[in-house]
Amino acid sequence: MKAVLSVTACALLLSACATSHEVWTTSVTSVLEPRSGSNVHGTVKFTQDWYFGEVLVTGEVWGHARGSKGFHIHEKGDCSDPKGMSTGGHYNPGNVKHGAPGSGHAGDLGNLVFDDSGKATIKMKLSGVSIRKDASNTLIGRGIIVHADQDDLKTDPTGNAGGRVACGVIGAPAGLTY
Ligand SMILES: [Cu+2]
Ligand SMILES: [Zn+2]
Repeated sequence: MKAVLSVTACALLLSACATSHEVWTTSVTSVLEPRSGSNVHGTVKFTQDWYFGEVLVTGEVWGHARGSKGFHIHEKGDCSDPKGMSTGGHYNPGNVKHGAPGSGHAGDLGNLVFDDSGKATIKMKLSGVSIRKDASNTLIGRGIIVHADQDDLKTDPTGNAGGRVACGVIGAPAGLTY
């Protein structure tokens, strides 16, 4: 299956494919907008490595208070609610309990750490999820939430992370039709 996906990604990228597996990637970037009266905003980029199957998450978020703040992928890519509630609960295709990244919900990305200037830098790797639209574990069409408080990585189902202060939608990557 991996090999098939790699070949498909390669066909899309044509010229770049001769050099190394590093070009077998597809990315989608989401914009985080403030919710719940906050000023928290940013961008989050998801890059799938079709060779290794991992999804690299990178980005920057600004405008939050210093400290660790919950960061999740929620079930629905719907940020219409002013408090971000329309994104539903944590993305949980495995039907498991909330926890730390890698052991809880697929959407449990733990905490972002904001510095004195209110900025957090995101860099994490996810396994067990995909940005292929039709995958059973797809991230496409999900929501991204930054919370007001720290995720304790154990309280089910929310991590007790408080309100939802920024919201984004993970859209389909341009040109990726599978
Ligand atoms: Cu959340
Ligand atoms: Zn969770």
